[in-house]
Amino acid sequence: DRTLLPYEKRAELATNSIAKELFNIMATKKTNLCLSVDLTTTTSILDLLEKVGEHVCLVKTHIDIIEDFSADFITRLKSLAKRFNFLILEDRKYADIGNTVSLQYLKGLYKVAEWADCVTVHSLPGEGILKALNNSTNGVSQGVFLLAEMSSEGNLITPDYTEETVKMALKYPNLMCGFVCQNKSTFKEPGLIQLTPGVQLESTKDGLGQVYNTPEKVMLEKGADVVVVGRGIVAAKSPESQALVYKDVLWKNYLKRVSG
Ligand code: 5IU
Repeated sequence: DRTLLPYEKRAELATNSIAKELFNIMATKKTNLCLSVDLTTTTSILDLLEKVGEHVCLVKTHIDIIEDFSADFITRLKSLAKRFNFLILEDRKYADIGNTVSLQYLKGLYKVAEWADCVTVHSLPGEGILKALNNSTNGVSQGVFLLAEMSSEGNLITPDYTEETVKMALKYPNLMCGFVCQNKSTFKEPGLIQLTPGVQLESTKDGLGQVYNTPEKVMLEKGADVVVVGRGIVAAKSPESQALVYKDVLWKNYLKRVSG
């Protein structure tokens, strides 16, 4: 059972360098909280990260929702990541043929490959998408979280699709950070990371199909390693104190889990 091993042990088993680094950051900072900064201005994102950077291991971006994107934003984001020791995940959910994804990753306004430590990717188009990303590294370490399951109700992912997704991922151990998924049984490899979104302290749903589980449930029953929280923190009265609440409850349940 991979979920009973402490993160520092799992770091030793990771085959991707970003996964290894993320496991080590979690162990060092004692946090497995990933903040999803779904905000649309650069200042609101940077101000928020100044306040909560110390509480998170990973920051998840949707770079294409930002209204005033600039290269300077990336410089500032990277400097916060260095100062607070967190990694950056661009939640781009690539889903096209390999050649197009390679262009989307390397080119355009955002040049994701130049700053994101890791990205999210759909398995839907087939293995070519992973081959493309594998060949687009320019020697820089990078990682992929493959979508094996989604949190939204009525999503079209079947158990068979999930299983085939895991098989596909296992062919690219150097590239693979882990899976975006909802269940412990989805994969076994202790060197891979389960990234789980759809988490709030109380609300069970939003009005658009998002389904929430509690921190306790995702940690103790559902096998989450890194837990993604967006509006639970971002929309709180005090995001700073709420980030601390999430960090503490997640870590408490992690300790419970690894102490058997
Ligand atoms: N996200 C999900 N569910 C998924 C996947 C990604 O919610 O299955 I894959 C993203 C969407 C959003 C964040 O950026 O995670 C969750 O935000 P809230 O905590 O505000 O619902």
